[in-house]
Amino acid sequence: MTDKSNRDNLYASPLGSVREFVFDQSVASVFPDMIRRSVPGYETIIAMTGTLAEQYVQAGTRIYDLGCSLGASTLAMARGIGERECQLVAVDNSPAMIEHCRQILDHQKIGTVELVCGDILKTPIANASMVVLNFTLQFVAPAARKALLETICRGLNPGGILVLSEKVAFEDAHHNELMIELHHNFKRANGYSDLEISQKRTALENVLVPETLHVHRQRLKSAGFTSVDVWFQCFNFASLIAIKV
Ligand code: GEK
Repeated sequence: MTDKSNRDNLYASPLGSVREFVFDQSVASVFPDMIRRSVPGYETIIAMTGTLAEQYVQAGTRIYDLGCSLGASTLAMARGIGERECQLVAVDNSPAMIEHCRQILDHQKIGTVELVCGDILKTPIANASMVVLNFTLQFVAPAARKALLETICRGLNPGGILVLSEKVAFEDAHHNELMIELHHNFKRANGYSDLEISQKRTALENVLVPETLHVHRQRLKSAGFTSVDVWFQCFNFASLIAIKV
């Protein structure tokens, strides 16, 4: 159960004009409830990020959580790698997210994370065995996405893995509408009203830009990844594994 004060009701009352979505203090303070009730499969993707870390992370390397928010993926990976000596690097450009994330990591006694408040587009990646972009690339301007994936691929060691989780779009207009409707039904079932769903959709309109799985696959391959495919999908949310062989 979520404490009342941590429940996401940011869009529950009618707003005269809905401003663009930003990751500020009000979002950071309700974020776990917001993402769990908004993203189908979120908990599974986070848990499996830990399982993938267990499989792929090599001792003596770096692991990056890009767009870490409150560190859910960082924590899952820290658990997955167990005793292996690695440098975990968690990056987010929202000061509010980083502040809350620091408190959570301290509380969980995960002290070995390098927590960076900065732009993932300017983050150097080196000696990596695992990089995670869990629902972050969708907030990066489409024109900047390829260069970021190239930087990640260059910074991964051979055999390293990128986990890329995104909201996706579909080429077939009918299927696209169906997936959007099913996603909205998921949100309704999780207690969001039609008003909340519609105001949040407006707020995200030009901020979260989804692309098709075809576009993701093609771009990952042209960025240098050799083995690319989807390992999880629920409605219009999917997660891909991209390996640099
Ligand atoms: C999770 N991965 O819990 N540089 C750094 N951070 C950024 C940038 C950027 N250019 N753009 C967006 N962000 C997390 C969830 S949330 C997804 C990730 C969501 C950050 C932004 O501040 C936010 O914290 C995060 O990316 C996206 O698995 O809210 O749907």
